[in-house]
Amino acid sequence: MSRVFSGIQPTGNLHLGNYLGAIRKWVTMQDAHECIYCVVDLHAITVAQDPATLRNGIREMAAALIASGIDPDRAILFQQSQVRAHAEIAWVLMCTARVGWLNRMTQFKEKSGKDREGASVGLYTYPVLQAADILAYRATHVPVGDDQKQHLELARDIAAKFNTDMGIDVFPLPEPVIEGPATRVMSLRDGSAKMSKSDPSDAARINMTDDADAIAQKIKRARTDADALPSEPAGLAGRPEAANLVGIMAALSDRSIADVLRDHGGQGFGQFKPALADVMVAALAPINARFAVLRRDSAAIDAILAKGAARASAIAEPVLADVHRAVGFTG
Ligand code: AQP
Repeated sequence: MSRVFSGIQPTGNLHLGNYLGAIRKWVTMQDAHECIYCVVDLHAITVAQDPATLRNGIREMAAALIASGIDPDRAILFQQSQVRAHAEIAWVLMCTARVGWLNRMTQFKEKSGKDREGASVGLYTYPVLQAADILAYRATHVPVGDDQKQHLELARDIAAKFNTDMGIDVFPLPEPVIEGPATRVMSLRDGSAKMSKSDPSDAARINMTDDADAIAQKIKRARTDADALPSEPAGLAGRPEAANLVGIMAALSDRSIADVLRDHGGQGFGQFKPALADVMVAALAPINARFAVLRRDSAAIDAILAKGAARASAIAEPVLADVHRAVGFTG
C-alpha cells in the first residue's frame, strides 16, 4: 500500500513555486493514495519567528492548502508540533544520522550564509526532523520540489542505517516524487535563483494571494532576454529566464514544454507574457477567492487541524512504539 507524506512551513505566503512544485501534486495524489499533509511549525522555528505571526501563519497556511484543493476529509491535514512522534523520533534519528552527512546539506549552507556559527542547531539538524516526519508514518512517497531532493536522499540513508543498526526493518525507504515541467520554479528577477518566500523582493515571486493586476505587472517586469521564443525545447538551453516562464506556462496549462513552444515559438516576450499572465490569473483567481473566505473562519481551521492531528497521531503512535522497542527503551 502506498502512503504519501509531505509538509510545508507556515512562514509567509504560499507562492507559485510551492504550488507548482508541491501542492498541486498533493491535490492530485489525494485521489489515489492515503495522504498526510503537515504544516511544519517545528521546522519554522529553526529561524527566528514572532509567536503571534507564527500562530497566524499556521492557520493561514492551512486555509491556503484547503483553498488550493486539499480536502481535509480525505487527506489528513495537521500541525506538526501537535503530534509528539515527530520530535521524539527525530531525537532517536539524530543518534543515527552522522555529522558528516549533515555537513553535506546544501540548504543549511545556503540558509546559514556567512553566519554559520550563529545559526541555530535546529537549522543544522532540520533534515533529520524532516526524515522523522516522513518515517513516523512509514510514508512510501514524498511529493516535493526539486530543492528537497538532497534531504529526501538523506531520509532514505537514515532509514536504511536505522534498520541495519537495529537489525529490524522498522522503516520503508521513502521515494521522492519530483516530476513535471515546474519542479523548480525560478525567481522572476533572477533565473539562477529559486522562487522563494524569503526573497526580499516581492517582484521576484507570484504569491497565491496576488490579484490580477499584481500578476500582470510582475510578469510584465519579469527579467527575460531579447530573443524570440524557440520552437523546440533545445532552444531554451542557456536561457534560464525564458525556460522558467515557458515551464510555468506548461505546468499551469497542463501541457508539455514542447507543446507550449509549438504554440508560442517565434513570439517575442511582448506577446508571450500577456498570454502567460492570463493563464496564471485564470488558475489562481479561484484559489484566491476560496482563501479569502476560509481565512476568516479561524475556529473552523482550528477544528480541522485538531481532527487531523488526532488522525495523524493514531498512525504515528504505533510507529513510535516500534522505534522504542527497536532501540531497547521498551520490551
Ligand atoms: N521555487 C520552487 N519551485 C518548486 N518547488 C518549490 N518549493 C519551494 N520553493 C519551490 C517546494 O514547496 C514545498 C514547501 O517547501 P517549504 O515549506 O520548505 O518551503 P520553503 O522552503 O519555506 O519555501 P521557500 O519559498 O523555498 O522558503 P525559503 O525562502 O524559506 O527557502 C517543498 O516541497 C518545496 O520543495
